[in-house]
Amino acid sequence: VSEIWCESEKVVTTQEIWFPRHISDLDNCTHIVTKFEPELDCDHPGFTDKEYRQRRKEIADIAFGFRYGQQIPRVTYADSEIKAWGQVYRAVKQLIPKYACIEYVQSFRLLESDCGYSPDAIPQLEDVSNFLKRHTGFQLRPVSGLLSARDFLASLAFRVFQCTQYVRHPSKPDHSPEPDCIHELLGHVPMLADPVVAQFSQNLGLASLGASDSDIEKFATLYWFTIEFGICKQKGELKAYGAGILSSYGELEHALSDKPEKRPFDPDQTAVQSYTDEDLQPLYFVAESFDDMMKKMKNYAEKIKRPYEVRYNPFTNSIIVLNDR
Ligand code: HBI
Ligand code: FE
Repeated sequence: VSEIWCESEKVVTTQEIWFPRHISDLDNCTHIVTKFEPELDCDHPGFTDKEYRQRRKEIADIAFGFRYGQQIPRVTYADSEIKAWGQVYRAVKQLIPKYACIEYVQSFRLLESDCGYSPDAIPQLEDVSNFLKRHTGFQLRPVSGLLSARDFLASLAFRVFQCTQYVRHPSKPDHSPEPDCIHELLGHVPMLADPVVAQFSQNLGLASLGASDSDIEKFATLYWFTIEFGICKQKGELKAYGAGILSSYGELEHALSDKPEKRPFDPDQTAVQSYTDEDLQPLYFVAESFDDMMKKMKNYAEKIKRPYEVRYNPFTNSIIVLNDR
């Protein structure tokens, strides 16, 4: 409970929702949603594969033990894991020139030349994190599975991307019901290496801090239809910028074909659109341009009621709260 001065100079008390104030507070933002874990989801391709579940747990334990400031431990990936990575990598790389937005194309090139991206080895999170720090100030921290939307969005406010480290089940290389490192490294990382996308992601994170549950749900939906499955126009053509599209060769061909429905991106409508986490999305929202999407999101976020404003102090990696509304 906090005290906030309102215009009549009376003290009002509000029930404040806790949120991280310093980047190290993200050690407390690790609430996992268990719905897609292989032990619990009978549709997960690893459900009946004891060895796979053991391996996934071994890697997830790295994330459980991780604390802010530590180096991310390296994983020695098995041949079967590298094979799945290589298969997705080669297939996606072939489709990039035709379907990916220019930001992705440029970052991907840089990741190959400066960060050791190749189909023959799964990049280590520590190396990728250091690469991102140099380019956009983003960094990775390992996470053990699907994180709650509130914790996931809050970390973006600090330019921290919570990143899984385990690999999907080898029987289904083009699809994983839960986020895995192939999705993060091929879908999200190239986009986070772009300064404009990095700023956009941080803004979304800042807007989510202390928001009500219903607003968090709306931000999560907006995240879904932009950062995960966004399409935008570039030079008169439709290009993918969403990580869920860019990390799946099946989704890339599907999303940019005329099979799925496409609607113009409009935050008020997009925020309340229902969606499923199935294989291929039946609906995508198309932005006029990256800039246009960001402007609309900014206007949307400014309408959300919060009794304070937040700013980011990049020198101390902490949130400044202004109680001036
Ligand atoms: N957790 N580990 C992880 N990776 C994601 O990409 C992710 C998440 N939790 C929620 C989420 N993405 C989004 O779909 C929104 O709910 C914010
Ligand atoms: Fe994702």
